[in-house]
Parts: sequence; C-alpha cells; structure tokens
Amino acid sequence: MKRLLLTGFEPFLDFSVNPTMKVVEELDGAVIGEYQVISKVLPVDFAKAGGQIIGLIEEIGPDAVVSLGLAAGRFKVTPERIAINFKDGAVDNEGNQPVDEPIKQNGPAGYLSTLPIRNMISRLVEEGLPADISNSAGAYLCNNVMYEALHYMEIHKKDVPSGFIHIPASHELAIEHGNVPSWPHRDLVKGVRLCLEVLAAETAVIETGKIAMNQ
Ligand code: PCA
Repeated sequence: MKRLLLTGFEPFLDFSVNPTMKVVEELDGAVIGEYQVISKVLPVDFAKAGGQIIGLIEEIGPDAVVSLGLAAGRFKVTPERIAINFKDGAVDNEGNQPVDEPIKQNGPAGYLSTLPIRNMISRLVEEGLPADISNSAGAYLCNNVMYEALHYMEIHKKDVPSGFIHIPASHELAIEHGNVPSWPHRDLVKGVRLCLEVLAAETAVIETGKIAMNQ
C-alpha cells in the first residue's frame, strides 16, 4: 500500500486549538484509494518545522505529502498554488520572528504545488463545500513547510506529489476565539478527505497511463 504523509500544526498565536490537528488525527490510518494516511503534527517553530517535515519524509518515504494549516479568517478550503522563499510574519511559538529571510539561501523564488489543486476545488464545490485556489500561503510556518517539502522533492528528484491546503477555523475555535468564520469539524474532515480522494484518483490515472505506455 502507498503511503500518504498528512501533516497538521499545533496551536499558535491566540488560537487555542488548531483544527488541522484534529482533522489529521481523525484521518490517521484511513485508506483512500491506494494510499494509507500517516498523520503527524508539526510545531509552529521556524527553527524546527522544516527539519521535522524533511525528517518525516526521509523516515516514512511517502508517495504523496499533503500538509494542512489553519487560515483563520478564510471562508473556504484553499489549496495553495505556490510556496515562496521567504520567512516573515508573526512571532512563532518559540519567540522567533524572522523578517524577510530566505528559507534557502540561493533557493528558487518559489515552488508550485504538485497536487491536483484545480480538480480538488472542483470536487469540493461539486460536493457543496466552498473551495478556491489560494495564490498566497503567506510567509509564516505554512509556507515554510510547503517550500521545504517541495524543495526536498526537487533536489532529490523525487516524483512525489506535494503541497499545502489551508482550512478555515472550526466552530470549536470560533467559539473560543471570537470573530472568525468557521466550519463544522465534520465538514473540514470531509473537505480534506475529498482532496485526498482526488489526489488518489489522479495518481492512479497517471500510473495506468504509464503502464499503458510501457506495454
Ligand atoms: N497556520 C499557520 C501556521 C500554523 C497554521 O496552522 C500559517 O498559515 O502559516
């Protein structure tokens, strides 16, 4: 069975819960198409998150990597189009606050997601869940982890689909936090699962195509 590494993040800033943690915990072990989901939670720490996702990729050897992050204030599930070579933004959980720093010295300015993001959002909308492509993952930890994973795949010449999906706040977080648009937890899980189903269906089609070409 193929392995899909699914990551979420711990709580950060004044968000007392991170809905991505609960979503990845619920999907841990799920079988979606040919993939078995292996879920992990990453720290909101500029000094550690990049190293941790690379460590997980090396340890697990996943056939796909999907990372999730909370985008409090967004109304929709938003697969990200691009990660940029910058660290910037709010203070992290360890007190680091880089300003305009590159993630990788001399790294490319950006990496495009290698997930089927257009088909993911089409499928979510078909199923009645608001979704859109996002053209900016920011420059905080979510962008950082997306860039690190795509950079790793690039320099190691690995044909492993990788990318990032931001999700809105859950009702649980909205009640604790105050004014943020929110979704029920079960719809967040459904939205992420649908994205993974689209990924599984696409990679199966690509592989069938490769087998057909080799015959
Ligand atoms: N969201 C933050 C970091 C952790 C998370 O869940 C972000 O969008 O960068």
